[in-house]
Amino acid sequence: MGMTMTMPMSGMDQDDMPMDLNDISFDAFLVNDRDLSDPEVIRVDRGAPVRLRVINAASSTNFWIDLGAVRGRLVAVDGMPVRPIIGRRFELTMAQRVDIEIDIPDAALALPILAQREGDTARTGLILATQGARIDRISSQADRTAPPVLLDLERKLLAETPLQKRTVDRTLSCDLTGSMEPYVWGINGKTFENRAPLEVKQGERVEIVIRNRTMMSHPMHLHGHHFQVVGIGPARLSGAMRDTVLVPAMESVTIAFDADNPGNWPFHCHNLYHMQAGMMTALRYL
Ligand SMILES: [Cu+2]
Repeated sequence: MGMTMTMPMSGMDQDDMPMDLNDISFDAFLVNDRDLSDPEVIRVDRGAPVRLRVINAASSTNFWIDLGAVRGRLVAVDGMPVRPIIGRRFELTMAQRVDIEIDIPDAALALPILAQREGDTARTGLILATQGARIDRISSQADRTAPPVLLDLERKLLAETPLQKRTVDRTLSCDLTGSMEPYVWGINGKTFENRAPLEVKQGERVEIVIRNRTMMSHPMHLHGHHFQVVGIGPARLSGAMRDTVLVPAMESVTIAFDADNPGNWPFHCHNLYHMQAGMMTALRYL
């Protein structure tokens, strides 16, 4: 896949705050190595349930997953069960995974499963098809630009098995810092080379307040743990257990986890260009 650096496209979030989307341009978006000029067609049985696991393996792109004519049940995020949410469109940030159950209708049908880039018309996908379905060509450009991926879905998610209730032993602060010009990103004002590791002790309940001080969103990924999303801005919630959470421009997200897996764990933005440009630190305990 070829790519070039571009100035990002500007979008507006719900508060009409300008924000930067898509700082890298790509010439194609692929699902299982194919684009919509020759998409994968997966044969499915009429009337049978299907479970789709969608993995956002893109280096630098947030997508809207679009089920088209059918509704699906979102049952897990990042491999962890959530209370089911029914819908046709689900946002998916870099490195996140969603499990979606679909009841295939008892008919001859082609069901495109599409992924459209935020702030763009570019899309990719594959096709589920029952016996006898006619499969039409689908354009790799949607009619309408997709909105930015924000936290609307995150706010609705409830962990099926949340963290046990207990007091928080340690609260850490992670400010996401940096800019497009110069293209340098960091955590608490430091790039990875100059990092100040996050220090915790084994057995602690830890919360990390992640505040995005930049005009781009950052999908933050912690190795070695699943965390629970327990705060969005000032609001507390019993959100999803997961390992990657989007922190949109100028917003904050609080995550909680139990320090039960000692090591020297990367904590980084999963936009790989941001990570490479410094937005990574370590969570360390022995
Ligand atoms: Cu980032």
